[in-house]
Amino acid sequence: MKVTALAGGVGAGKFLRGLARAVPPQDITVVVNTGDDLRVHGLHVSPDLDSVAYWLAGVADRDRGWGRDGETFRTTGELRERFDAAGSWFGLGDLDLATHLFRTSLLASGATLTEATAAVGERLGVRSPLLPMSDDPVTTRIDAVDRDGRAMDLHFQEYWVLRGARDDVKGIRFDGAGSAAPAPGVLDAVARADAVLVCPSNPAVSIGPILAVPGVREAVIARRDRVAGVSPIVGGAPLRGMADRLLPVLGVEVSAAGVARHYADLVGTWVIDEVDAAHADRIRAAGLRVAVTDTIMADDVKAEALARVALSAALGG
Ligand code: FO1
Repeated sequence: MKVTALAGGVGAGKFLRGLARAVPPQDITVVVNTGDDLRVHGLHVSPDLDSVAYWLAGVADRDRGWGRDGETFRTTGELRERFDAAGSWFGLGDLDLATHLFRTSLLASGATLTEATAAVGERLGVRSPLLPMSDDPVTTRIDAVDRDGRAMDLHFQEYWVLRGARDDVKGIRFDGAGSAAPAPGVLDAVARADAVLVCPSNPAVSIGPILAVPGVREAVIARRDRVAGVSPIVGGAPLRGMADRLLPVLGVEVSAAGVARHYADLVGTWVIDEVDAAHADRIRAAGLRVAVTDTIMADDVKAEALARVALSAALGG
C-alpha cells in the first residue's frame, strides 16, 4: 500500500504520526511545503520540512508544535541580546540550529534541497521519504497593510512571527512558483499512490504553495477519486495558526464546507469533525464524498484513528 501525503507544518506532523501507525512508514511519501523557508543568520531554514521530520522522528515539541522537544534557545538569545542580530526574532532553538547548519553545509557543497532533506530525515531515523515540493526557491509573501494604512510586502514568517499576524492581509503570493519544477519524485508519488491524503494544514499558505508548483495540482486532480483530505477547520476555526485570517483573502469561507469547495476539483472525500456534521449535505452538494469523525488529534492513538478514516475514505471504503 503506497500512500502520498501533502503536508504543511504542525497539523500535518500530528496527522502523519498517526498515519505512520496505520501504514508502514516506508510506504508513506510526504510532499512538504517549502514556501515558509527563509534565510536566517546565513542558514537555510525549512520550517515545514523540519516540523514534519521532527514529528515523524518523535522529537517534536508537542505543545509548541514546531521545533525540538527539550529545546533551549541560548544561541538565539545571545544573537538577539548581545549582537542584536538581524533575524534573531525568528526563534531558532539550539538543537534546531544543528539541523540548519547541517542542511546549509550540504546545500553549500552542491546538494539539492531534496538530497539535504533525505540526509536530515535519515539521520533523524525517519523512514518515510520526505520530499520538498520543489528544489527551486518558492517564497510565500504576504501583501499586507498596517494599522496606519502603510502597504507592506512581507515574507510569510515576517507576517506571522515578527509581526504576530497583526496586519490586514490583502494578498498572498508564491514568488518563484511559476518557474519552479516539482522536486524529483513528487509527481510520481502522486501518480502511483494507492491513496493521496491532504493533511489538515493551512489551505492558503501550506497546501496552497504545493499546489502552485506547476504540474502538482493537475497530478492530484488526476487522482481525485483516490484523494481524501482532512478539514483543518473545525467549528468554523482552525485548531492552530491563522487560516481564519487568510482564507477570506482567497474568497474561501472559514468552515469545513468552505474549504471543501476550495478543494472540490482535487479532493474526492472530505473528512470533517463531528461538530461540523451539519455541513455534510452542503459538502456532498459540492460533489465530494464526506466522512464524519473525531478529528481532534489529542494523542497518537487519536491521530491513528483519524488517519485510518482518511485512508479508508481515499480507498473508497
Ligand atoms: N513560530 C513562531 O510562532 N515563532 C517562532 O519564533 C518560530 C520559530 C521557528 C523556528 C523554526 C521552525 O521550524 C519553525 C518556527 N516557527 C515559529 C513556526 C513557523 O512559523 C512555521 O512556519 C509555522 O508554524 C507554519 O508552519
